[in-house]
Amino acid sequence: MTTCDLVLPCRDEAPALKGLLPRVPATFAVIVVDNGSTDDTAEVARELGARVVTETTPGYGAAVHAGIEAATADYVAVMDGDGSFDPDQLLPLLADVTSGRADIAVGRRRSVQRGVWPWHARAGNALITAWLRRRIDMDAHDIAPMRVCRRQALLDLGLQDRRFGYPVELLQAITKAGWRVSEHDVDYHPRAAGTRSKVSGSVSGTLRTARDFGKVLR
Ligand SMILES: Nc1nc2c(ncn2[C@@H]2O[C@H](COP(=O)(O)OP(=O)(O)O)[C@@H](O)[C@H]2O)c(=O)[nH]1
Ligand SMILES: [Mg+2]
Repeated sequence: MTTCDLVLPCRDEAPALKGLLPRVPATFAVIVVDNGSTDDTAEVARELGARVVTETTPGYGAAVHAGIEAATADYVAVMDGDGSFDPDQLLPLLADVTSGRADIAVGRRRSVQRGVWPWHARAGNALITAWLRRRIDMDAHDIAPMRVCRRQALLDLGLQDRRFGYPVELLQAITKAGWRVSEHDVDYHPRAAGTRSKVSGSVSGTLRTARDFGKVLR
């Protein structure tokens, strides 16, 4: 059975991890990257059998990059750790990459109910992906919060952004490198109760993220 490391960037997601980690298929070896959590994210992750990596540089990109570097399997998956995704929906993405059908498989969010994806975040996402499709002929419709690819190939891209611009820098780099992309619809659920969004949960969060996107656009 092909194993794949699953990197979960987490900041204060302890309540979410309690519901999420038991649902992760055995195919995946979980690496929780914690940087700056004030709750017991790290303890909960360890108790539920995950490997915990502590990253001192704040930021989504810093957390994801630290997880990819700490990973050892040939394949790596990345997914938010807030309970908004179903980990078993990673399996068809992994199958696309291990079978050689794609160099990277990405998830395209489909809200399961109203209000899951704030209008300002959805608008920002639609704008940036439309821009990238037109500008560099990118082959995706979401900034891919869920994705699977080969670990070494990802590291070889030499991504620099350590904040929220990371996924946009990634999409640009794979498009320019000619990677074959497969895209799957994935259910987007409300994040776990007792946790809060660090990105799109507020207009200011979305604006900060948009600024980070702007910094990586070439
Ligand atoms: N380690 C770490 N994880 C982060 C940071 N910012 C966001 N995350 C994680 O990245 C994922 C996406 O962030 P989230 O707040 O859910 O963004 P949203 O879904 O757009 O509201 C979640 O698992 C967060 O815990 C950060 O600075 N450090
Ligand atoms: Mg989220």
